[in-house]
Amino acid sequence: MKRILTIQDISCVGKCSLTVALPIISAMGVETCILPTAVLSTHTMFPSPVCRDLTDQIIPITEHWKKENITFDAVYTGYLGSFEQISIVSRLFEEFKKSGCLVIADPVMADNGKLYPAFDESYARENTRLCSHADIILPNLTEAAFMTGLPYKTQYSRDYILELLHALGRLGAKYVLLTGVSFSPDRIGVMGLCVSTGETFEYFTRKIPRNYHGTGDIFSSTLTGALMRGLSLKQASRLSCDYTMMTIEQTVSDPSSREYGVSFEATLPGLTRMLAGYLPA
Ligand code: PXL
Repeated sequence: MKRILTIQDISCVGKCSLTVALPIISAMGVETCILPTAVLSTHTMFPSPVCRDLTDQIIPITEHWKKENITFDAVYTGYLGSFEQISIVSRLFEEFKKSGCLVIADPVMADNGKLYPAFDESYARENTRLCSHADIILPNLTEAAFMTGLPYKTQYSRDYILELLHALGRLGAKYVLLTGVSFSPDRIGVMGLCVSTGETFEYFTRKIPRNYHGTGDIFSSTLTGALMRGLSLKQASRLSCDYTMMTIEQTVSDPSSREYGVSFEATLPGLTRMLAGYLPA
């Protein structure tokens, strides 16, 4: 069984970051080790969450793992809380890569044209630097605009997306997967770039005109699990789009769903069934 490490916060209530990554990646049959960077009472879309920063634990925890010869097949990062965390995690990326670990970075910091409440433009620059050390980066359109300095647009052409992809490709990662791409009102999906060959690919699925928090974390967690189960990046992108969409549909149709996150718990059995369809019999 593959073993991954995911580095992000625990939002105790909120259905995002570690409380999404741990169940999803585990359900996909991948051992999921965690490095919590902070404990928050809720995600930052609630007013005034309380937060305990765990930056000072990151190095002691990873040093202990080194002593125990614990290595990972992949490391996946999401929401990080501070400049200092970003610089520690950048150094960790370099160390992990030496042991052949795949580095997947989701530069969680913004959506719908705006940075999340805890962040400013200098944080966005640091997060961009972190992504230059990754193998695969997973920005949404807003994050991509902050990372490249290109304008954020809600109406755009294919050329704009290609421009974003190539600008992101110049930052240093091997693969770029841009999420939340939509060229028509009823379709949404991803466009990807393999930086070394210049090859692009895309996958679109149904678009539900509802915005939920944590769907980026659902997508990135599923992608990490899928890659670890041996799917190609294109297959993993497809599965992750389909699962995210299925979960949004489930949430819309569930009268008891919470407004602060999606009902992924109800769709986990569907995810394992979809994954099985990609695996050799
Ligand atoms: O879903 C991303 C995320 C993760 N963690 C925290 C957040 C957010 C988005 O706002 O606030 C604490």
